Amino acid sequence: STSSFSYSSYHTLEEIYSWMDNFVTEYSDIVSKIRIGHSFENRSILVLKFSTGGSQRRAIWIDTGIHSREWITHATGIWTAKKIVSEYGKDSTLTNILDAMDIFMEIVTNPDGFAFTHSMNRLWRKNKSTRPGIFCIGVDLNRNWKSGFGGNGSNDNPCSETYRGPSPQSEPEVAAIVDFITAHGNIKALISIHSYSQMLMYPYGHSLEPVPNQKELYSLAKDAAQALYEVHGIEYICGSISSTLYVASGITVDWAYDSGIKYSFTFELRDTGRYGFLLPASQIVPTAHETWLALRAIMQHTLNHPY
Ligand code: VAL
Repeated sequence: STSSFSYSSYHTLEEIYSWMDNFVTEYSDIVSKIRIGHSFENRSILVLKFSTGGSQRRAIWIDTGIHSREWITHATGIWTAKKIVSEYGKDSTLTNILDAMDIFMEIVTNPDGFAFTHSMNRLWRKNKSTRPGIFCIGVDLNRNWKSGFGGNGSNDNPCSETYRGPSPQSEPEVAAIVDFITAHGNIKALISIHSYSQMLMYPYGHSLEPVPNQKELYSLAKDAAQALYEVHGIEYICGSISSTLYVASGITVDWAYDSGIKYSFTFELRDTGRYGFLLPASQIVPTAHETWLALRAIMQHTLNHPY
C-alpha cells in the first residue's frame, strides 16, 4: 500500500508505477489512472485523474519528468498527488478547486529515458527513440512540439541534447499528450515541471514577442513565487522563458498556449546549480512542499478566471 512508500526518496519506474496502482486503489473515490499511450520502447504512459464528479470539467494539466534526469520533478509530482488526496475536504482552496475542476498529472512523461537514468546513464535527458540510418539515440521531448518547431534553441543534429526530431510530434510521448489534451478540449491551465534553476516562467520560449496576457501571467507568477518563498525562503525568478532562461523552440508550454490554454507555465525547481540534477533526496519534501503553494495559486487563479 502507499503507507509503506517513502515520499522522501527517489524511486525507480517500477516502484513509481506500483505506487500508482496502490494509490488509485486506495483513493478510488477521487483518483483514477488513464493510459494515454505508450513510449517508443512500449512502456505505458500513465496519467492520474483527480476528479470529484461531473463530466469533462474544466481541468488543470501537470506534467513532470519530460526530461528524465530531472528526478526532483517526478518526486515532487508524487508528493503533490498525495497532497491533493490528503487535503481535499480539509484545505478550502484545494477543495474549491477540485469541486469545480479536474486535475490531470502525468508523473513519468518520459518513461524510457527515466528507466535509462536508473540503469545506464543518470544524466540522460531525451527519450530513447531510434531511426534507421541514425546513429545517435533520442529526441528532446521539449523541442518536439508543433509551436515554433525547428526554431532557435533547438537542434537538427540527432546527436545533440536538444535534437528536435524529424517532425513535430514525431515522438509517441509527445503525440500521446497532444491527442489527450486536444480530445479533452477543456484544459484551462497547463504546468510543465522541469529542474533546475528556480524559475517560474510562461510563453514564449521560441520568441521574445510578449504573449497577449503577459501582464496577467507575470503577476500570477510573482504571486505564486511569493507563496513558494514563504515556505522556506527559496527565491524564484519570474518571466517569459525566452527572456528569463533562453530561447527554446518546440516546447510544451508554447504549444499549450497556442492551443488556447492561456494559463501555461513551466517551473524550473531547485536548486540553482550546487547539486543541479543530483539534488539530494533530503530536499524532496521541502521542494515539493514549497512548489505546492505555487501550484495551488495558479490553480486558484484559473478557477477564479473562467474563460
Ligand atoms: N529547461 C527547459 C528546456 O530546456 C525549458 C525550456 C523550460 O527544455
